[in-house]
Amino acid sequence: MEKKEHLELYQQMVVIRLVEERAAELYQQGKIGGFLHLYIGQEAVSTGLISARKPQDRVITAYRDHGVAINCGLSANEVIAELLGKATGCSGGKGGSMHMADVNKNFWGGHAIVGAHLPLAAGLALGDLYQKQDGVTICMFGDGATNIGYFHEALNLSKVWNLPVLWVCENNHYGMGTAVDRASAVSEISQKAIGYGMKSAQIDGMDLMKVREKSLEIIEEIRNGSGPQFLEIMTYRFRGHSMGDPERYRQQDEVRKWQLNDPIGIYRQFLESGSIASDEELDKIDTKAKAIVDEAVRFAEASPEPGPEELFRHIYVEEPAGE
Ligand SMILES: Cc1ncc(C[n+]2csc(CCOP(=O)(O)OP(=O)(O)O)c2C)c(N)n1
Ligand SMILES: [Mg+2]
Repeated sequence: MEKKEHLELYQQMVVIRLVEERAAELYQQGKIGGFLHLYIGQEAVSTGLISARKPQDRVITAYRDHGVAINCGLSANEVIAELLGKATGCSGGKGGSMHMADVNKNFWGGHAIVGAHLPLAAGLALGDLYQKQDGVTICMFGDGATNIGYFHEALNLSKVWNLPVLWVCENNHYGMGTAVDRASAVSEISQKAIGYGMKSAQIDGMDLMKVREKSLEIIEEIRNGSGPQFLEIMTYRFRGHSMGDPERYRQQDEVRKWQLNDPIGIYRQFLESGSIASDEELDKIDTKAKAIVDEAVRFAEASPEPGPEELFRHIYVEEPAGE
């Protein structure tokens, strides 16, 4: 990997962290409606994973989607504007936190119903297979989603039809307030793939390079016709499930222990110890990332809200004019 690319990935993680911190503040100021699920602690998962995709590879995820959007190439401006419900947001201000999307960047959302996007991922992959395209669909979901019926239906059909899809479970150890082993009959989630005859692996999600290396390998195998595969990425959310979570289901000692394994710190250490980048270079990126996010907040606050006519758009597919 070129140095430039390493620095770009570092910057993406820092931008995500700062976007999330600012989002928490904006939420507390009452400027963000609905729910807000932060990605803090999980940045290396999507940054490593999405760095391994090619432009033809589709990405689809659940509601913890701001970081994924940024990794897919959406700007901090569009993401924060969407959080504030502004017309300049990536979904025109009508999607909000849980419905970021930009199909031009092959980012298919942002889905609020747990597990509901897994059949959509199977459909996207079926479309590519049918049209003989070589894209791989990367479908990300939480540990909790693996207890939902949709998960089982989608994995089953993906294997029956040998679809080019990578199922990625971000195991952050908890659903909304329930530890994995209290909700899932099999607490080693990667084992669920065995029931569908699928190759699976479990990897460390706090280390960007580990995520990237395994993702590169598996995505190419799928592109070359292996059929669907399953990747369980072990991670941890440093904040509550959503804003206002009293976090009675875990000890703060456990949170602090995981925070010692901060994915940004681990990657920074990797870059410095391998003499890929110096402390000063990385500090400069931190400063640049802060300026990007400050500007994004300013841009979003100054942007207009969607007009009332927007209420009636994007409900049904609109036919192009003249047809
Ligand atoms: C079908 C459905 N049931 C319940 C909910 C409420 N809910 C939102 S998030 C969540 C927990 C999901 O946990 P997980 O899949 O592990 O994702 P994480 O939040 O940890 O990223 C639940 C139960 C929902 N959105 N959809
Ligand atoms: Mg979870």
